[in-house]
Amino acid sequence: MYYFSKFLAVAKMATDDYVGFTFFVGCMAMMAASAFFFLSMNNFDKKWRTSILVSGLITFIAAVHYWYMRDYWASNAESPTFFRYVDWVLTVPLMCVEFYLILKVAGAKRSMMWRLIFLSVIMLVTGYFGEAVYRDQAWFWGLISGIAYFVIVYDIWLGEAKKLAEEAGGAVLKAHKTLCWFVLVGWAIYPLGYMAGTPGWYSFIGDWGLNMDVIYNIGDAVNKIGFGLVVYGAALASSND
Ligand SMILES: *C/C=C(C)/C=C/C=C(C)/C=C/C1=C(C)CCCC1(C)C
Repeated sequence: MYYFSKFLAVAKMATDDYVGFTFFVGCMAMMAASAFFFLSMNNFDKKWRTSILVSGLITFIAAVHYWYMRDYWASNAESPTFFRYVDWVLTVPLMCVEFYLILKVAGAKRSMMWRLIFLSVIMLVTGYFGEAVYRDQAWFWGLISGIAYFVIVYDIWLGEAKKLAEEAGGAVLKAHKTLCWFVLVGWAIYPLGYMAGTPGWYSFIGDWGLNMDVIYNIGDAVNKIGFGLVVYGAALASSND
């Protein structure tokens, strides 16, 4: 009983704590999306099931991290940087896997997947260094991270992935293109958050009421749930083909 009541203990949330609010809503949204992807998985043809499963895993891993991040913010009123990056280092490589899975029909090779995963890990580890470890060199680590990000964008927009998507055509090509836009525009939200969170850089963003965590939380909701829905849409479209 003691543990149970401890588990249910809820930290107070101020009515004007809009950062806490976005953590809370983010957590619920990730949970709902996970239920949606897991429960709809078996409606689809076998070749799409793994992709939908991975969509659900991405939002589920995020839901668990949001559970902790929400609590961390409520108790300490500071950014849960560690949980944030653990979440990303698990979910972003899974998004790379998603690219591979949908392009498999066109003969995508594992090496393409590993290359994207490797680049995403470089992007995130260097970002973590700039945000949490070497604060004074935030520009340097942000730059390295940004370069890795651009190589990912290049790979999927113009590299081998693009060729494979064109060979596959139909629902796969359409989904690939939409995912490419997510990476180019949706993922660009994160460097904005990084800049807003680095003291002395773009603190004016804070004057508009946008704090780093709010920006990251919006990015996560858009990208993780959006990515999953694109894959879901592709599965739907290809079963109607
Ligand atoms: C679900 C989580 C996702 C899609 C996270 C994506 C994160 C990024 C694309 C982060 C990128 C960064 C840069 C390009 C430079 C500054 C440091 C980062 C890590 C914020």
